[in-house]
Amino acid sequence: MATNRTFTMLKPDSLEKGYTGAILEKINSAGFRIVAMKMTQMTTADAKDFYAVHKERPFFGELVEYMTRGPIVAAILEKENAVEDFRALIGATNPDDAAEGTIRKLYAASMGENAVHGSDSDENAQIESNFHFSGREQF
Ligand code: 3AN
Repeated sequence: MATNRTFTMLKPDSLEKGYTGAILEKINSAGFRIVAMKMTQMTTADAKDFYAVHKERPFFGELVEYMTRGPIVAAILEKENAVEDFRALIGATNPDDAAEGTIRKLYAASMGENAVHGSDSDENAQIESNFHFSGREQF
């Protein structure tokens, strides 16, 4: 059964370009409630761990470098059908393929620097939320 929570990160490029407020506004307007949120910077070990599923991929080194080069905003979001609806709101991994009006279409530069993360399953939403937030930080 689908849970009502997902996990997101506004990636370093979003913060560098000053898109934080605009992206959070899109998230709120789409009906997501922010359950927990923090600005933080991932270490190399954090990024390697978070993206371990991609460790054999040719872009892994680039991905780790990108995700650690500056602060991110990590958040837990709540809405009915959260995982699926949030993936629809952010759009395809490659912004060139992302639908009009999606966050990646509006704010992402490329496949490698694609502005936001959204969990791809309920199970990963839970794992990723726990990665960034302790139980005490979640409401
Ligand atoms: P999504 O973020 O849409 O779930 P994933 O999980 O396939 O996409 O990829 C995780 C991250 O890895 C992407 N957000 C992107 O930053 C990076 N990435 C994925 N595919 C590529 C690629 N072909 N070249 C460079 N970076 C990539």
